[in-house]
Amino acid sequence: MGQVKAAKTRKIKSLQKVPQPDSKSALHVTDIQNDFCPGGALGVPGADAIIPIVNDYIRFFHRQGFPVIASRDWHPPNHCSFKEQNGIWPVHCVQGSWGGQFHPKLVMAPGVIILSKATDPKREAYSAFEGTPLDERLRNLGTETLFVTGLATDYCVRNTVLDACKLGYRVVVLEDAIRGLDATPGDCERAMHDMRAAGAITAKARDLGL
Ligand code: VGL
Ligand code: ZN
Repeated sequence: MGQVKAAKTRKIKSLQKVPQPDSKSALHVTDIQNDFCPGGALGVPGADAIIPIVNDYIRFFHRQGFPVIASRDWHPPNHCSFKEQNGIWPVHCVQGSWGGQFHPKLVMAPGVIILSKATDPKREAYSAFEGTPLDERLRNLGTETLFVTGLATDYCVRNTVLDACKLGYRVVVLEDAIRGLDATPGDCERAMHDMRAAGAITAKARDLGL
């Protein structure tokens, strides 16, 4: 890239304003469950490190009266994504199991809306919009901007963000509050690229004044 073009790109980046949470915003916390954390069946490396940051975001939204929604991967014991059903994953996030519970260090503010996904044994659903009333709930709340945190960057975060973009939400991916599996190295980087290409903005705590 030429020097002039590089300078222009920098300028555009620095001018791209990060939307600040307001009454038309909601925070989404994606699948921070025991099985997706180290020690769980499908542990995401470093997942526990994001939990205090996610807690900061939850507190920040809750204090201002803005909605917080937490999704959970909530599979029946015979879910099609499990290896024993010819799927690709070890058994994880089975309904009612320890692995399916939210991580004990995740501090849910009162009033957090909890949505379960991928509950149909025959269907995989990475996006928190798929087969759930998430879109309807957000529309009823008057949400225009969705801030996204959680696990895993390259699966449920990615698919949730892409669906939110398609559905017309403004989406802010809080990159200090997500982690991915990166089973194939580069998966997380590609997911970040796909989310930005779909129109999502990426931001960190300091961009929101946290
Ligand atoms: C997820 C793999 C399998 C996720 C769910 O929440 O990202 N990943 N099921
Ligand atoms: Zn799953």
